[in-house]
Amino acid sequence: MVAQGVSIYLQLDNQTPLQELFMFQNQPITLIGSPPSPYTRKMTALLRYRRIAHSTIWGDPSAVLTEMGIAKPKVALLPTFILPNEVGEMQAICDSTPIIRRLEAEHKGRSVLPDDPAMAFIDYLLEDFADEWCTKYMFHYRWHKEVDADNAGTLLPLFQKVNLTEEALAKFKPYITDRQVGRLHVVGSN
Ligand SMILES: N[C@@H](CCC(=O)N[C@@H](CS)C(=O)NCC(=O)O)C(=O)O
Repeated sequence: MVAQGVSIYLQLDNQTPLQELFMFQNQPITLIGSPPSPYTRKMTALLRYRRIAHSTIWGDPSAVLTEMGIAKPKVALLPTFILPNEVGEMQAICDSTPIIRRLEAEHKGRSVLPDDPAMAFIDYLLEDFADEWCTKYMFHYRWHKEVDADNAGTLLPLFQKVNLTEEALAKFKPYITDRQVGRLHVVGSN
């Protein structure tokens, strides 16, 4: 059976209780993510490659978890996964690297981790390098040049809600652009 990914676009003003949506999906793994988030892309690519059934809620993890009545992780990052804990209760967890290892243990086939311990170490090193450093190049090329920052500043709010009003976009665009451009020096873009 080929598992399929399902996307749910979160409407912030939607009256449908998210807990209901969540219960309907039954088996697939739920994650909360955002299209421009590199870690979300990493994990959706992994789930697609491994053919693990999943359902992505595109939205803000804190808002979605509050709506679902699930406790937030200490730091609610993108993506946030909702997986059962040891006693079967749904729990929100973050951090792609250990989640990949957990999924290896729980889902057979199309493994992404080498069996050979030496190769597995190199794989781990490359993953860690990509996680820690490639995101810095991405951030630099997205926000350093004015023309790119202008493009990203328009797209990011629309990825949260594609039918934002012109008025709302005019408010969120400078907010998100200033926030991200203001972080360039923190990620080492200079
Ligand atoms: N170590 C985490 C990192 C996740 C992460 O940093 N995600 C970014 C977005 S791609 C985030 O949520 N940043 C918080 C923010 O932008 O406020 C992982 O591997 O999943």
